[in-house]
Amino acid sequence: MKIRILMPVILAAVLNACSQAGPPEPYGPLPSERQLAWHELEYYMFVHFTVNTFTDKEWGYGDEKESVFNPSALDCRQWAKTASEAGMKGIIITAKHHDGFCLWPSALTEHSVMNSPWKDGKGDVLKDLREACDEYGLLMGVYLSPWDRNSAVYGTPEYLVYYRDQLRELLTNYGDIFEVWFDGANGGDGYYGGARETRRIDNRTYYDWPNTHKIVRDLQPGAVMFSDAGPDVRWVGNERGMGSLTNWCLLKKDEMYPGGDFARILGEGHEDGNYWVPAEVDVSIRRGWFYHESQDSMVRSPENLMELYYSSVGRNSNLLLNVPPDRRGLLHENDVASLLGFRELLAKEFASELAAGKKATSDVSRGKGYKAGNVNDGDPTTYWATPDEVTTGNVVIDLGTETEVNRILIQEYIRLGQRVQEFRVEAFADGSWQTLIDGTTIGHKVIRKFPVVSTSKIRVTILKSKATPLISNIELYRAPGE
Ligand code: FUL
Repeated sequence: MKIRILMPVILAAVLNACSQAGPPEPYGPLPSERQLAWHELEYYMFVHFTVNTFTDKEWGYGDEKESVFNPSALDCRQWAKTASEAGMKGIIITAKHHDGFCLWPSALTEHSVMNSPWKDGKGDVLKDLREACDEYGLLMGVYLSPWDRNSAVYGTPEYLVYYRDQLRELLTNYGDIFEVWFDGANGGDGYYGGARETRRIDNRTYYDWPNTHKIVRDLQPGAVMFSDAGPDVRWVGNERGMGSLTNWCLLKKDEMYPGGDFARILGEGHEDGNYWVPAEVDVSIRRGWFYHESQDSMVRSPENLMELYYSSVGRNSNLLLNVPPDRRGLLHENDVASLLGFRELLAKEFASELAAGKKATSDVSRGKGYKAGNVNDGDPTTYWATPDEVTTGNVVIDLGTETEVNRILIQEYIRLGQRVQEFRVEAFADGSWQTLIDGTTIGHKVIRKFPVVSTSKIRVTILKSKATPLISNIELYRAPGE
């Protein structure tokens, strides 16, 4: 009799528990599969190489003779080997910069490697790079400058046909492209087939971007497209390597356009954005984007690159680090030494992870399948989650014994949206919880430094979140130094 009365109660409790254990609903704009794959890349190489390398300029005017392009020992394998040894996942090359010179033998212009002395005009840098990337297991991307100071028809509708046909060549003949880079710069004046004048275009309308984007989707469905305003990846708003501490992968991209004045917004993104458009930090290992001998002694040090890593990858952004080949067509020894030195530093910085497998508990959980232990199980597909109506909560990682810690890495399960607005990291030390970090957004990944603390427990509290927080990963490190 008693059991019969209790049955409905037990049943209700069981049903309740089951419904609680269901997967959380997606929240807000979501990343596409191609964007999710891009987030995983984190660090890759930018290669600025063209006639400028030989004329010592940053922006070629467009009247450079093809004959100036004459690398004495061009070797894309050296670039790829270096990128791979440096821990990078791909290479994006300036197939055409603002000067209009094409690094591949385009059928659409005379202004290319075809008319240069390099390999008697039979060379193709894009083809060489493709082979080198394949050999070293790297992805390949292309930068095709919309601004073309060489083209006589730049500024007219005819130029768009040319630009799009060039894009088609690049996206058809060189295998899989992981990222297409649409630069926003336009300085107005140029050679323009001999006119030598200033041509102004309306950045908002001239390029008719939606129809160019369709070509990329059609020919390279796996490629993400970068520009100031996406559609897939956005500029971070500066070229100093500084990601924003608050960094939403979201943007109201319809309100923006490439070349517009949106630098500040691009850093933080829009908290209430309606598209997933994460930030990429593009920065050069030297002062210039192109090689200049005068900058050989001004290459960023491994320590400086480490700072860049924290201010990009550590702030929910990808790092696109430019390493310009020299006049030989090789990455300079100083640049290579810095890149490899940085790789070594990185290995030491994150040598031993302290949280894996340690006991993790939470003050609130969604139930089975969403327990605190998911944050340090090494599985990126599992996550700690709270019940739907709960948007705060904490996870405590019990290190067992007093342990020195000075770095934390946290990841959200972004497949279901970016949610966290505020978080805090504390250490249990000297009998109380001490705040190490007050943070805002998390997203794909944040890595934060704090002074060495000796502690037995680390607590991560989600103080504010748009919806139930989903934390997939927490890692702790004791990096060398303070
Ligand atoms: C800018 C260009 O003007 C620079 O030359 C460089 O290519 C940089 C990555 O983007 O807009």
